[in-house]
Formats: sequence, structure tokens, C-alpha cells
Amino acid sequence: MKHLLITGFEPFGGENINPSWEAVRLLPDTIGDVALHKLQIPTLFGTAAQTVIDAAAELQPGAILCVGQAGSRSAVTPEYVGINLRHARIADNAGLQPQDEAIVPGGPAAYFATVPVRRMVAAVEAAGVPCTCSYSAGTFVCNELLYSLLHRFRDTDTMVGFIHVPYLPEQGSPSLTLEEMVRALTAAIAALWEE
Ligand code: PCA
Repeated sequence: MKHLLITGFEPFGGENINPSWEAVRLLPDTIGDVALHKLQIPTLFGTAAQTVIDAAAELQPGAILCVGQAGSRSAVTPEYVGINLRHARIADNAGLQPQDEAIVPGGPAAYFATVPVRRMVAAVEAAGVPCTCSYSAGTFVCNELLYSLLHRFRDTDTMVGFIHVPYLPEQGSPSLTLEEMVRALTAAIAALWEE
């Protein structure tokens, strides 16, 4: 059995749901030979990443896949890269709004995701859900989480990845349905480890 730590975020920015957690919590407990360990995390600079790092220390997963909301997007977007920058257009859920700060002072400018992003994109498309590779996870909490995990798990066997999902229809447009998001995540997870 392979172990996957998969996370979704609490609502932020005045929304009352976050599609990332709504989709993650509906996933089955196993997909093929992958056991899923689901965790809802707060939309907070610092705390989000620390929560996942603590959970991973306990679980020792083979992969960590974090999911977040990206409101203006129309497709599921696996992220290719995390950058060493926090710059918030809106405050996080504790009112923090860092401007032009390094996440890890002196750290590399960027890390590439260590999950097989291309294979995941192909798998989601094959499952019939719009999906494109993204080359920017932004500069808010999601990018900070991705960069922090890639930094923490560099040179280890733990794969790290991030997937942004659009709004749900009730939040506005563009959107995908919850069923489409669950189908997309299921396909992406099945593609994490080569058969
Ligand atoms: N999306 C935000 C943070 C939490 C979430 O779901 C982001 O893209 O940074």
C-alpha cells in the first residue's frame, strides 16, 4: 500500500466554502493501491505549511498532494513550480498580508514539483475534465505551502505536488462541478505512481 497525504483548504477571502476541501473530503479512502489520508488546513501563512509538515512527520507518506482554490481559472491546474515569494493581494484568515517577502530567506528562487505533473495532466484530461499545467501557483498561501513543502522534502523520497481547482458553480464562474473535481483528483492520484 502506498500512502498519500492529501489536503484541502478552509474557505478564505469572504467565501463560505472552499472547493478544494469539498472535493478532497469526497474522495474514497483508497484509489488502487493508494491509501488516502485527508486533512483540512487553514488558509494561514506559516500555519498551513507547518500543519502539513507535522502531519507528514507522523504519517511518512510517499506523496503529499495539496489542493487549493483558484477562483479565476476554468480548468483543473496541476502546478509545475513553487517560488520563494509571499506577496498577498488580500489578507489571510488571520489578517496577515505580507508584501514582497522571501518564504525561506536565502533559499532557492524556486523548486519544481516532484510529482509527475505531465502524467497527471494527461490522466485528468483522459478522465474528461478540463486540465492544463500551470506555471504559477501565485504568491499567496497556496504557493507558500507548495514552496515550503518542496523545500522541506527536497532530496527525499517524498513526492510533493499541488493542484488548483476552479470555483464551484455556486461561487461564480468559471466553474467546475464537484463531481468533475472529484473525478479529476481521482485520476491525478492514480497517475502519481507509475503502474
Ligand atoms: N487558495 C489560495 C489559498 C487557499 C486556497 O484555497 C491560494 O491560491 O493561494
